[in-house]
Amino acid sequence: MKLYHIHIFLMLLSRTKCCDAKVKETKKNVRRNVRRKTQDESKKPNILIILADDVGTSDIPYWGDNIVPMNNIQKLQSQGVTFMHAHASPLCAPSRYMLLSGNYPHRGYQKGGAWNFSAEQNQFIGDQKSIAEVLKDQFNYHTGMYGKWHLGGRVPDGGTYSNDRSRPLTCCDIDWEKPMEDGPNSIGFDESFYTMGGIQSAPYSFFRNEYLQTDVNNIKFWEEGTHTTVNNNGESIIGKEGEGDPEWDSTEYNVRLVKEVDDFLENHNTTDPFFLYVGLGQVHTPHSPPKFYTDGTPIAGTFEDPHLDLLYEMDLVVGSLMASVEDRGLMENTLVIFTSDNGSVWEGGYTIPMIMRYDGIIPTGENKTGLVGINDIYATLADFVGFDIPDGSAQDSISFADHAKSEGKASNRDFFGVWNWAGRVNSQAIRYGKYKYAMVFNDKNDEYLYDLSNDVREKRNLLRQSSDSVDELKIQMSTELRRLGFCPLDVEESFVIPYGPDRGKEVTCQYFKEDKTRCRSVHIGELNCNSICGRNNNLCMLYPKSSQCRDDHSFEFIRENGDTGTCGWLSERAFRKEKYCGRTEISNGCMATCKKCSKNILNTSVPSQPPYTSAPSQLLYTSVPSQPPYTSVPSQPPTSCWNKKQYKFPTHSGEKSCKWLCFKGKKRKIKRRQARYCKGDVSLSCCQACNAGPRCT
Ligand SMILES: *[C@@H]1O[C@H](CO)[C@@H](O)[C@H](O)[C@H]1NC(C)=O
Ligand SMILES: *[C@@H]1O[C@H](CO)[C@@H](O)[C@H](O)[C@H]1NC(C)=O
Ligand SMILES: *[C@@H]1O[C@H](CO)[C@@H](O)[C@H](O)[C@H]1NC(C)=O
Ligand SMILES: *[C@@H]1O[C@H](CO)[C@@H](O)[C@H](O)[C@H]1NC(C)=O
Ligand SMILES: CC(=O)N[C@H]1CO[C@H](CO)[C@@H](O)[C@@H]1O
Ligand SMILES: [Ca+2]
Repeated sequence: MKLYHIHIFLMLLSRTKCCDAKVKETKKNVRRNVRRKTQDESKKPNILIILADDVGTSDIPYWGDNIVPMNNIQKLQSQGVTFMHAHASPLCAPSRYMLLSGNYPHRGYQKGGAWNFSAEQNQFIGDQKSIAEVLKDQFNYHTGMYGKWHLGGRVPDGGTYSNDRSRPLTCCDIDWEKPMEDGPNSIGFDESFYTMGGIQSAPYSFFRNEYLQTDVNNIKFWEEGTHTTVNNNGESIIGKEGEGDPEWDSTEYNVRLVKEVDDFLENHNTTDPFFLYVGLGQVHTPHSPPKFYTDGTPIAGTFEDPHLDLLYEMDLVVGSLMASVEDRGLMENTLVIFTSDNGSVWEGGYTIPMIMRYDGIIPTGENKTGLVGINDIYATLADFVGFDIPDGSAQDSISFADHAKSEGKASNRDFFGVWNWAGRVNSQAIRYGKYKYAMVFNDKNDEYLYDLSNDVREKRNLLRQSSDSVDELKIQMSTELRRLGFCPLDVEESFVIPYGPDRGKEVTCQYFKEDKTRCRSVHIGELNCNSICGRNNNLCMLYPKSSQCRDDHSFEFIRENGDTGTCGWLSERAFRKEKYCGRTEISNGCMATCKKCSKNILNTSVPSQPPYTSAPSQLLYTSVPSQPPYTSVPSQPPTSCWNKKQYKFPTHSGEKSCKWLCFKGKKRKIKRRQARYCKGDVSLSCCQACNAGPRCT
């Protein structure tokens, strides 16, 4: 190990050629002339995907203030197109799954989280094939994966895994002479050199083609903190104590990947195209920039913050990776994507940098403003390469190839959903055009709607001012979010089986109910019939599941004006819900509309089966928070109605009396005001004002 290690470093030092960003100026000029060549059908493009870690848009020129010079990334921007509205999942591992699978995270084996070792399997289930596997199967691509994996896998030889996060190597009598199962090589990579979780967690060891690269007799327990390194090229940092290689050096993580990719290309002497997927360490914590880059450029301490130093190193790494391809004359037929993942459902958190270069096929130096997801890369590559998306794969991938290629071609994506996990989903959001709707799962399930075209900092929640158009938009977006999410309602209409023995047959969810094994082979079952085919249903408890949380469509109630109200009527307008859902019998009858269940569902002891299709019994609501606005609302409307004389209630502009709720003014405005405030205590204390409508007495 030691010899090998030193050898690598010497090679890194000696191979400055690969790392000089200024090379091949003339060649580039030649290439520029072949722009807009027609795509040669027989010649498949090479593909290089560089995925940075936790790099936000503000870290990158075009979006940010560009404190760190990024010549290579800027060059890439000028050589290709920059997607200004690209998104990923807020988390590392799910974003990686999205990229390679073309799916939203919850279609994988586990719906969210960070996936390290286990005695189980990686994220790919059933028929799902990674981009690498499809490229390999259909066009014999030579495929390589380097860097941060994070998609899980089974420890060798059916070993057990105790989940002891700091002692993953010695914990469980695992036979490390044997390969990992279900790592990158199992989803279509010919070659791999990876760490389970980047630089952030144990084991601090690389795996090559699934084999642990640390001698098992030599495993070291690394304490949290700063450590000197063999190469003395900076201080290695361990963020979380844990086992790993005795020569682990977090400062050299990225240049090792550069070296590996260069080796891959050196050995790539077939006429087959290649697919390279490189998961960089930058700029995830711990931040431990090396003193010098391989070409001698000083890095550590160049900027006032090691985070910025790492961004600088990242740019050099991008330059080196590009040069590795260019130096071999391969760039002309190579599609390059540079992108990242990031951290929350707020704008800074799931908007990612995304740059694509494909000489002669897509334009240079253009910005693209369409909505694209990291999961759309799959279908986009399918278009560029001409591969068929296999049945059951890439279910949430929408090609943006045309959007990338042609001016005036919009992206085809209308909605993009985001779910953030911290043990469970704690927030979710959806993009639609210039709008974003977000919901945070807390005792109030706070909701937000922003117009990002003029409020990218998300300061003005449009839901604060109820209006018909805003309400409608919210309903549309939240409904779509739920459809895309991890617990979609079962579709009620019939649909066509897209493949398999019953291909073409028109069925309803009953088809899956009759034989649940069909769920595994025909993935439309998961898409359309979650209550039957959904996995990890305990997680659905966080969110209403159709069988538990349903509007009772036979339920009717008497409205103020004496008309009959139904759940459908209620669901059409937010203010109607606000007005009526406070009445217990109504919130029970219209559970889904009144969202009673999204709170109740947090209690995992709630049975997951019917008979809750019709208005459920009181028992179910034990965990509904006993907090406002529903505590004091009586289950029947009060018989006599008056306004409390001195009653004042808080509004955003101070205290108001009952009269304010029905005082002069535009009818519509008064109605809105009432919809907003006539709840709980206010509706009781200002009963008359709340019930009289805009006319005041
Ligand atoms: C792309 O957008 C950035 C940031 O708004 C801007 O600085 C740059 O000039 C744009 N490029 C083009 C070609 O429009
Ligand atoms: C995987 O590692 C991350 C980072 O250390 C940790 O937060 C997570 O809990 C781990 N997951 C498992 C399943 O061990
Ligand atoms: C490619 O060429 C290198 C050097 O010429 C050689 O060592 C290697 O075995 C070749 N690889 C393949 C796959 O042919
Ligand atoms: C969940 O509900 C059950 C049954 O109503 C109750 O016994 C239990 O205490 C509740 N748990 C929580 C965490 O609220
Ligand atoms: C969790 C995470 O990675 N967050 C980062 C996302 O990107 C912005 C910069 O655009 C950083 O400030 C965040 O720390
Ligand atoms: Ca990340």
